[in-house]
Amino acid sequence: MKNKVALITGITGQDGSYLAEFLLAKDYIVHGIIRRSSSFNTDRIDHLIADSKIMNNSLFLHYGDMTDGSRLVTLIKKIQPDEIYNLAAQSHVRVSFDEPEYTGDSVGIGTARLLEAVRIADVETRFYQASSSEMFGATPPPQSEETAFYPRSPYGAAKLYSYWMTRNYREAYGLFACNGILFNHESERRGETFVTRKIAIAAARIASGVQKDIYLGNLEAIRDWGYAPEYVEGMWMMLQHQKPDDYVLATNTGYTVRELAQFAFETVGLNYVDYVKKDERYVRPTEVDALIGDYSKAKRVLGWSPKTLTPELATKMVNFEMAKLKN
Ligand code: NDP
Ligand code: GDR
Repeated sequence: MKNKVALITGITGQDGSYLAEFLLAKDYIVHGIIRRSSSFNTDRIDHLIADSKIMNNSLFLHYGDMTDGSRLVTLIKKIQPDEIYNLAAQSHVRVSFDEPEYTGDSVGIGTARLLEAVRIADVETRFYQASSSEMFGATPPPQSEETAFYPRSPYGAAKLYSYWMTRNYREAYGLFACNGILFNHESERRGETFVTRKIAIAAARIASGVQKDIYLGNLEAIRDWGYAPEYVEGMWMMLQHQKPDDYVLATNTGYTVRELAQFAFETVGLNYVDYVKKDERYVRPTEVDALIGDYSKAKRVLGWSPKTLTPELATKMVNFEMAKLKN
């Protein structure tokens, strides 16, 4: 049987790297779009690139950018993917307040460019859109597929545009297109400026005596933090279903940033109160107070459920940083 072909935008990101591993293990031919950069930006997939059995055999990388529509058409025509996973994004909510226009261009219009590229290239493909719980914004939890959207950042607004564009291409052109509305998911590969990884690194460094304290913004925000490798499997499950639809992936549990810090510091036998300091620079002009996802549809229809909950996740991430410091 012919191997399935997948195209991943954002393959160098946290989710892209796990998804590439997951699909390669399922015998997919994986194509990824990477950005030209003056310094190395492939850390998370370097182990795949270095493997000569994989690189240029089952994994192919192409330069491209979500702001460059004609390149997306060329790539899709050439690759003829069976499945497209649109994970590329300026994904930092705080940064989106500084760069609203670029965030809208890459996250919002970028999705429109990719959907249009599918139509222009006239390929038969399935399309996954990385939608976000940030689209719920100010609407109180629990949030499900039926919950009203109320984004509170340029990032959330751009993701909401992408969400509706994805639905529109499904309804207007019959494209097999799904929105995964994913709540926060984290891992040892999480970007270092997101709060889980920032806290995990700090807890390990403070316990090892190489850092004194950590500066954070709002400690009272509630998030639903799950484990990223489990979520990329959910993305794939959405595209294997007989019917395209939209699904929430989450853990249905909420903790404050304060509690997250408490779990992380407890892992190394410390009390977070002694080390966490406040810095207004990390406070957002408009905050999303509470996100807790109801994933019952994904469980019922796809058979997906999370395994790792926030306390275990925090411990796992801190232990990883401790082991790295010892090496
Ligand atoms: P990351 O920030 O780790 O990765 C983003 C990826 O997008 C990177 O590969 C990055 O490339 C690439 N990228 C950024 N801008 C562009 C551009 N203009 N053109 C092409 N590629 C670009 O995000 P995650 O892996 O955490 O998230 C994956 C997707 O899921 C994102 O769309 C995110 O918004 C969304 N999401 C994430 C959630 C989470 O909790 N992680 C929850 C809900 C949604 P480079 O490496 O060069 O910077
Ligand atoms: P989020 O993740 O905004 O939910 O977006 P982030 O980890 O940045 O913030 C989570 C919560 O922690 C509070 N916070 C801080 N955040 C950061 N980054 N740094 C700090 O110092 C700090 N102090 C407190 C924030 O205010 C917020 O309430 C992530 C991204 O991956 C998005 O792309 C994705 O769509 C959503 O998750 C779901």
